[in-house]
Amino acid sequence: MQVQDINLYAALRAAFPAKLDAVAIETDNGLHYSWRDLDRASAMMANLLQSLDLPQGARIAVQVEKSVEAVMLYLATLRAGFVFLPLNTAYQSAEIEYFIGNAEPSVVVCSSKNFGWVSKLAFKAGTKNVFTLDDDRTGSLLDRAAHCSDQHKVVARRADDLAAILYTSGTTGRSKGAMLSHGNLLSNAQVLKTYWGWRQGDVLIHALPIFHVHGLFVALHGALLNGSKMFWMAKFEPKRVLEKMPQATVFMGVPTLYVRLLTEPGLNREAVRNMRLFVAGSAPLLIETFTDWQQRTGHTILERYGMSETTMLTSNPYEAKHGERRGGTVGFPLPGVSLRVQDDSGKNLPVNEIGGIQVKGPNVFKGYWRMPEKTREEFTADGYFKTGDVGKIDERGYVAIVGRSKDLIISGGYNVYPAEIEGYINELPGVAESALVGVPHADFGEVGVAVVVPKPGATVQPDAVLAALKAKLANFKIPKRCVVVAELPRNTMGKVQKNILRETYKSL
Ligand code: MCA
Ligand code: AMP
Repeated sequence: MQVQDINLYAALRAAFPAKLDAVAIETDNGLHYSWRDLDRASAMMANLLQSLDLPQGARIAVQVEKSVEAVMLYLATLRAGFVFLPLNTAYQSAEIEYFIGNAEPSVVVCSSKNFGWVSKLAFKAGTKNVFTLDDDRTGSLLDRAAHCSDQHKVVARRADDLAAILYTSGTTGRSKGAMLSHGNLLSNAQVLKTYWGWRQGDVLIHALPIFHVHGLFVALHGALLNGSKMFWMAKFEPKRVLEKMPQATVFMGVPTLYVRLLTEPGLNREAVRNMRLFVAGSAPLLIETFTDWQQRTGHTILERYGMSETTMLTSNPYEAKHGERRGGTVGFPLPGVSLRVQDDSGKNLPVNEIGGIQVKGPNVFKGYWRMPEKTREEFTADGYFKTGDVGKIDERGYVAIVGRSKDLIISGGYNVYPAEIEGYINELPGVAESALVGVPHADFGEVGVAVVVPKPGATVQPDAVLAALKAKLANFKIPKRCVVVAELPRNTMGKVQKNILRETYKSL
């Protein structure tokens, strides 16, 4: 896979349709943005960024509600040669303080409702420029960019130059910034364009957040690199998605989106008659969801596997001639991706043997931002990245993920790191220790249950624990249940046996 030395924006721009006045994005409140709008607005914002006299490789941290203007800011960051750092809108001050301290962005863009506390944190950390951007086309970023020229020459970038940093927490609980280059992102987008059969006339329904890989790269780059129109949904609403399906061809979602669409009576063969492709990923797609979808719509969901550190790694085949799409598997390694399964001693395992999944390819990231040690630990001597996922390759070459060696809960597609939550619980008064375990949940796939041990003589109120966490952390991270116990089950090495806790509380 030859990776070109080109700015990712230049490659995306080259794929825009000749008719620049055609509609590129239609929002769910009826706004139409043309391809020319995307190019002009991103040029103006790029000129604004370049007028700020920022250092080479400056980070642009963005925590704003989903909007087309946020996409324009992403494209502006790329074309101006800076590094885009998207942050989950649910993050609160404790999280944002960490990200700003770790990434030291030159620019922070936040929603106006958060400007008070975000700007204080940013200025304290040395950021000199804080702008606001809201999802109603207002904010100081737009006011300032309005005075900039709409002519902009895309800054040259080599394949290895940084394009984005995406934070993904490790089992240690502290988030790590995955450094993704122009080449990582473009090579993956090009592979997926071919592999998933993107074609003239495709229309994407985009209902995912754009602060993670699935929505920001896999879905958005898919449409842009094909010059395809998008139906743009600020939030996932099953009924709205169904309304748009007859005029669309591609939909991508985490399993929870499919579970919720299946609860809609309006989901039937009629509704999906125009659709060509349903993609699922970010979390395990249950077999019942896979088969229910097939029976209800006649479509076979295409499941794929990726990571923030690697974007997409494997995919079930799109073309029948390459094989069937098999539920419970994540398909084959994508062209250019080498994938192997090893045991703990570093030995390659034969087919159907379960071990650690390791990958190599032009899509695999450079490393973690300012964490050379951690980065070294996660790569093997021969350059394979250790995903932390546990799986196998079957006799037909299909990869299946059977678990994770990293302590991680994926809830509605969002990653929740027990180590991070346990850290906050353990700081609460009266708490001796705690363990957060994932239990099955019909809607979110799995959710967290906090098991808390009070200090001798102290009493701990479960509701107080949850309320304390809610005040500090993103809402999706809050355990759905909290139980207080006298002690945690431990093995002979003193390690908490989370599997026992999962078994004990799975009915919760
Ligand atoms: C919302 N809530 C959740 C979640 N989302 N609780 C647990 N897990 C969640 N994921 C809670 C909120 O705290 C709130 O509780 C209540 O549910 C309703 O909040 P709301 O925001 O209205 O929820 P929602 O609109 O129903 O959101 C569910 C959702 C959303 C649409 C499934 O979670 C979502 O868009 N997930 C997609 C995440 C994603 O893009 N993942 C890709 C990662 P309360 O009222 O108590 O506050 S990229 C990746 O994983 C790799 C690289 C890959 O392969 O793609
Ligand atoms: P993130 O940390 O946000 O990059 O999420 C990446 C993790 O999501 C992977 O390491 C897997 O554990 C999980 N993941 C992504 N896609 C799938 C999938 N199709 N099935 C199961 N797990 C998945």
